[in-house]
Amino acid sequence: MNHLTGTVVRLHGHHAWVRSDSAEYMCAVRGKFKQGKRRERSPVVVGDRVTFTPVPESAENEGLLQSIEERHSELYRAHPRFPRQRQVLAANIDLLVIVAGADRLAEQLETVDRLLISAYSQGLTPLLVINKTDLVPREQLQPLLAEYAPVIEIEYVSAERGELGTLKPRFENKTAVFAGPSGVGKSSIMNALEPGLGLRIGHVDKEGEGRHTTTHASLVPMAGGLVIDTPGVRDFGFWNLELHEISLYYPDWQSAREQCRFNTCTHRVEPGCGVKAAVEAGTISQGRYGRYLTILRETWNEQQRLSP
Ligand SMILES: Nc1nc2c(ncn2[C@@H]2O[C@H](COP(=O)(O)OP(=O)(O)OP(=O)(O)O)[C@@H](O)[C@H]2O)c(=O)[nH]1
Ligand SMILES: [Mg+2]
Ligand SMILES: [Zn+2]
Repeated sequence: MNHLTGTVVRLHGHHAWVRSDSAEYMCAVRGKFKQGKRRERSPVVVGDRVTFTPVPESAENEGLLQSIEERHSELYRAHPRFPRQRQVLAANIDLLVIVAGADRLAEQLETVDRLLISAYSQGLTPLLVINKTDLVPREQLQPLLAEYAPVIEIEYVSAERGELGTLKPRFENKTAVFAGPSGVGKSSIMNALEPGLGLRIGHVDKEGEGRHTTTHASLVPMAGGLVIDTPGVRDFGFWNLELHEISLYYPDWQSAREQCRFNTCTHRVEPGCGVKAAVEAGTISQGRYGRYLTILRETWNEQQRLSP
């Protein structure tokens, strides 16, 4: 049989759209690759490298999925409706671009923290992009973001004004994924970086909430690389992460953590906690620690709900 290889650029129903050289094939996803089985609800995801057989004499370019190559990286979370299951959002990515909006930054920092924990626990390189800097001047954002300087690189942009900082060269020869709350301008930034991309842009309501305009992940060529646009995330739950492991993915806390009496310390009520001491001494910020406690509590609640 005549096999071809390509990259999954989009999924819909029982089909995966696969880009091979310049042509796109609509490949049927059958049998063992179908959704809804076992632990994994998304056996084939955007970014996967696959082999497929073209259907001879099909009017459109049609194919049948044959195999999925081993992934070198994944972005995943607990499935929002089936939290015991892992939901892979994108495969084979080099860079996780976490986008937040300057106008709603304070309330979005918990999502930023969750995505950062996911990046570090899943071995992905994160980049934080603050969009809509036309609405709030950068100086006003600094106090909120000072605590992130040692953790992650930050780009300040305005898709609206076409002010994209030093974002563009970062994508060359890379595969990146954009993630963040709905309405922060993920698709807008991609359109600004690659004129002609034509991704659909939504509105924000009067509370400033996005409308989940992007409904499915899709991979497109952008700025000399490939990038996966994803729908806005409301909740980004961890999959298979113990409570005491969460803080392992706060790289800025490492030296404080080494002072904890217990190596499974969750830095909440345990005696001899180096992290709490650092918060009291002011070397770990109240804000980041407070959000950590919220994330810890929410993860605990989720685990209680799942335990038999
Ligand atoms: N003021 C301002 N508005 C922006 C900027 N970038 C995007 N917007 C607006 O924000 C709204 C949402 O933009 P989208 O690009 O659809 O946001 P998204 O993050 O892709 O949202 P989802 O697809 O729902 O996850 C639109 O009304 C945009 O015009 C910006 O830099 N400044
Ligand atoms: Mg979008
Ligand atoms: Zn501790």
